[in-house]
Amino acid sequence: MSFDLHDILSKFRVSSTISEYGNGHINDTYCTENPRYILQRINTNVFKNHDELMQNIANVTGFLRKVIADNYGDPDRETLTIIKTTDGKNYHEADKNNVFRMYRFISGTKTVESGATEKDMYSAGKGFGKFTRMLDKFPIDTLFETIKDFHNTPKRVLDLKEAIENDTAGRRRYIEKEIEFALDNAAFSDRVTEGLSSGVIPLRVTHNDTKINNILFDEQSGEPLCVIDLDTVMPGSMLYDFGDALRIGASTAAEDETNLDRVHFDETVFRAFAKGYIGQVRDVMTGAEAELLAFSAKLMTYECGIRFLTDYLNGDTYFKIHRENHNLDRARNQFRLVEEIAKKENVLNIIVKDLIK
Ligand code: ADP
Ligand code: GN1
Ligand code: MG
Repeated sequence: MSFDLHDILSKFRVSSTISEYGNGHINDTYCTENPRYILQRINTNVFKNHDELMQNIANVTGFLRKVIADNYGDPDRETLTIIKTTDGKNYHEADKNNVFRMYRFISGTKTVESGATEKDMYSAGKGFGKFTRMLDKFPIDTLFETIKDFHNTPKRVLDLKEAIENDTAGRRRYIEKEIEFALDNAAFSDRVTEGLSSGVIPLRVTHNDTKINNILFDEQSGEPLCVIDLDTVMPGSMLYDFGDALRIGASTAAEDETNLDRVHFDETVFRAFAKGYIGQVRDVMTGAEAELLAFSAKLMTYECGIRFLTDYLNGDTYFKIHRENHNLDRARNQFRLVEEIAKKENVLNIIVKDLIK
């Protein structure tokens, strides 16, 4: 580390003890003690243009503040507030690899890291659905694409094929079975991107990383309070947000569980999330979107699985890993979940139809 955290804090006019916080795969998060703030070191390897990224966040949270205030909510707690630097900027760039931003700490909240219950997932559905609905009128063309082709699944398949071809880390020989699974299933990878290009599926402001731990819930009531981790807010499809949330949320095991007998897709939890989500977006959702809700869980799980497999082949250059073969374990886990979702797809479709009635 070539930075001093206390020096960084001073750029935001804050002086406090500080420690690491949270457990994301991408950024480094810290929390100050008194007064409390969230400080994050943006992963500049993943986010190539931090200036555009912070413009997106300022733009979206600015819009949300107005919508929240118009609905008699509390903008300071229901969306993120960027703390500016002493020179009035949205971030501090110590050097080109060490870029920091600060947020107001939203107290009295909790996150769900694992073992989400049906009730938690109903609340999460409400939270992410409300986020989609509140941004329905947002001027989409003012947003930058912070990671190009982030949820372009066919492009992710091409990236995997390239990684297989290059075999940079010499690991291809260990994973013939996983490669076969990935390529055999590639046929469904373009359903959402095709719909977006033909205009059948509307382009929306989407969060694109709707893990349940990216919502702060009110500690007392359990109600969803604030959607966080806005780095990947970009133009996209609501199906990305819906599907991605279920990938972890409706799985009976953690994303990196190695005992695959423990990995199942829980349709009751799926129903709870769908109920919360649909309840919020009912008036803005189109028929084409509704038809693909159940499918989107399979698509996003497949996409994440091939991203983990690609990173494994590339020598673990993207996702933080905490043990040997971590990305491979994650990929195997996601592929098992894809099989499980595929088996239940008809049931899931019936659940969605029933909720939409
Ligand atoms: P990552 O991209 O690494 O997942 P997040 O932005 O999701 O980082 O933040 C990591 C964790 O920090 C969250 O899961 C949450 O527990 C906590 N957190 C983030 N922002 C805030 C905030 N404004 N107030 C309170 N807690 C927060
Ligand atoms: C990353 O930052 P975090 O841990 O919330 C990743 C997501 C993946 C997820 C897999 C910018 O999310 O796309 O779905 O890991 N974020 C980015 O757990 O690539
Ligand atoms: Mg996060």
